[in-house]
Amino acid sequence: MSQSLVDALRLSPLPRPPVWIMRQAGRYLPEYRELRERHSFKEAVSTPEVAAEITLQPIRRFGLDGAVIFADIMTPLEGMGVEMTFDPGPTLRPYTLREVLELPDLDTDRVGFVAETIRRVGTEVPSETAVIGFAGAPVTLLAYLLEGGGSKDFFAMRVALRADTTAAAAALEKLAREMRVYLGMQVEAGAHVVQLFDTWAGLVDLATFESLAVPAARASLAGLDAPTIYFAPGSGHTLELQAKVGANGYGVDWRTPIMEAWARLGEVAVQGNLDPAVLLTDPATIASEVKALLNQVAGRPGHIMNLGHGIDRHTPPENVTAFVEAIRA
Ligand code: 1CP
Repeated sequence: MSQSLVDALRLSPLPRPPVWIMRQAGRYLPEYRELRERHSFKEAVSTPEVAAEITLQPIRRFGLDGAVIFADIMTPLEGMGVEMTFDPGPTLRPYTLREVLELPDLDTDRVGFVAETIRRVGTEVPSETAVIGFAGAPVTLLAYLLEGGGSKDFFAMRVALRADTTAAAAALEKLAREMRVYLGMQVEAGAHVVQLFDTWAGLVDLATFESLAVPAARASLAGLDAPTIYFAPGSGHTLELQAKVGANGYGVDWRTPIMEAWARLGEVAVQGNLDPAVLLTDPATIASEVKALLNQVAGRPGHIMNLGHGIDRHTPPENVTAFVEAIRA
């Protein structure tokens, strides 16, 4: 049995687009908040039974076409000896470029819980639901490593890419190599699709995006035995260059009209691009926005319904039901 998400990434014509939602397993769900009362974020991620349960919560509630594994983009760095806490975002001591270069290779045994979560989810989801693995892209991981946590503008990363380009390129290559290993582990464990999150790559200028972000993202995904998605929100200026990452599909945020983005990306699958704010409105508005998006796409093969970025934690779950029903109607 094939999964419609896989079929869409292969550009097969489908009766309706597959649908999943970035950050679908998380804080807007009361059953997630209830489980998190008993387990810290890290404990939940590293306990396959709990991580699999959280992954399955939105599948049970909404019957989505993809089940994204509950973990974090920072999780594999813990398998490279990087210590961090989550409150709620990742917090760590700021690393220098040199320290990033000297990090040990990923020890996949130390993140074997992610593979185990994938195996468990694989036995429990309906056969037509795709299991989605993921990793952070090198530029985005480097941003958190150099900054020591979240930031609005990640100046430490932007300074490093300009001031110390050779060392930065080497650090990105290293992160790419380790993320390729980490994604390979996930595919081997049964992930049907993998997504690379490059949340902060849109902060860099076009030339840096082309010379550093693209090769690092490309190397992270090269030769994987599963269809791939690359997602760099806030990166409308880079769409033509993103195509060089070589993914099967691309996530598009809500700032660029979907068909304009598609024309600039080329013959690939496109995922998105409903504004997450739409899910904070009401079922009638949601239905009309979904209809407008589907009308623009007009059944072009390779469309995957999703939001333009993660679902907001204040989203009423009933609005997600309305979103999914509008697509299936
Ligand atoms: O319960 C909590 O308090 C934890 C909140 C939370 C959750 C639910 C964090 C901390 N991470 C996650 C899970 C997560 N993160 C998933 C799996 C679940 C799903 O998608 O359903 C995924 C794919 C991510 C990916 C992720 N983590 C990204 C890329 C996606 C994006 O939104 O652009 C990023 C940038 C992170 C870092 C991170 N982890 C957590 C937070 C709050 C953040 C953002 C921190 C910041 O920059 O300030």
